[in-house]
Amino acid sequence: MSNKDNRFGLAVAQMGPVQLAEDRTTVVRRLLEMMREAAARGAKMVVFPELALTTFFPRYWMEDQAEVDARFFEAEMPGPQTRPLFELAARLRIGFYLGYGELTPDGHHYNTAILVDETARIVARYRKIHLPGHSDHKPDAPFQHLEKKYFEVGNDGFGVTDMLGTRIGQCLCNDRRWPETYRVMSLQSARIVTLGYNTPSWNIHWNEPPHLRMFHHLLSLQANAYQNGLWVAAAAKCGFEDGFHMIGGSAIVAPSGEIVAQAQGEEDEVIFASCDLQLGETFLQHVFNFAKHRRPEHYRLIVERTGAGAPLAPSELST
Ligand code: CDV
Repeated sequence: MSNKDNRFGLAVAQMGPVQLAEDRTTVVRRLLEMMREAAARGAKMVVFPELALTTFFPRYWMEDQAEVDARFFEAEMPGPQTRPLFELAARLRIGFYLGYGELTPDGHHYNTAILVDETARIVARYRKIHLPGHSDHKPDAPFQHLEKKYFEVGNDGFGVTDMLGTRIGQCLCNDRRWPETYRVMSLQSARIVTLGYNTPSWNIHWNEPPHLRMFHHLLSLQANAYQNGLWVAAAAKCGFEDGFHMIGGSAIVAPSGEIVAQAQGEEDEVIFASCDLQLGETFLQHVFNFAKHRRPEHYRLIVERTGAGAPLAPSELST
């Protein structure tokens, strides 16, 4: 089943915490070091986390938008502090995925990821669609999850891009929990789905035990890799950021649903897999032969309806 020509060297660069006080230059230096390691291990591309350049700032309620923009958003990509990433990528002939807060010239804010090819050209941009959390201040909560305050819902859909001899799709963090994310990309013949995440170990909305956070993270990657004949490369930012813990568990998952590489700790760590890009075909030509077996006429509710039809009884409702 395996063929050397179909091999794609894929690296995931997990990041340990980025503290609030840490500056971009220090963070970029960490990314450069991991890019070098990824290239030395034979990677054609390296996947960095969501909001890789800063701390996970949606945990903080902040009112001065000008300050938020200056500290946590990129008005240009590359900018002066991120340009070294592009220069090194071109020198090493390695592609990368990078998540960051995007401030557009006309003042829009997105939680964004880009794909950069081996010539350091930005070939795709993805703006996060499934934004979790809330937009209001919850002063009684131990921390906030204000993605709905700081970002607008992405307006570009789930694209797939020809790059490095294959087809690569992107999503961000919470998107990985939604089956639609992967199916839309698989229907565009994506071979690899890349994603970065920041997943707090505690949920402020309900009392979910931390071990379930890891279980659901891996379950989502594995189930969706298998059901869509895809490789999935997921990069965490993790550990304690100013006292707030986030899960690690960065992983590369094969179209069989098996984890082929997984980070061990909660620090900066590069994981690598030599991925057989034909492996997905095995599944897509048989059990998940979409053209033969899908029945979209019976899936209409998926695009017509957002929530379940029947309202929950008041006793079933939680915040
Ligand atoms: N940054 C994220 O999107 N985090 C979410 C929330 C729900 C914890 C996640 O899915 O991990």
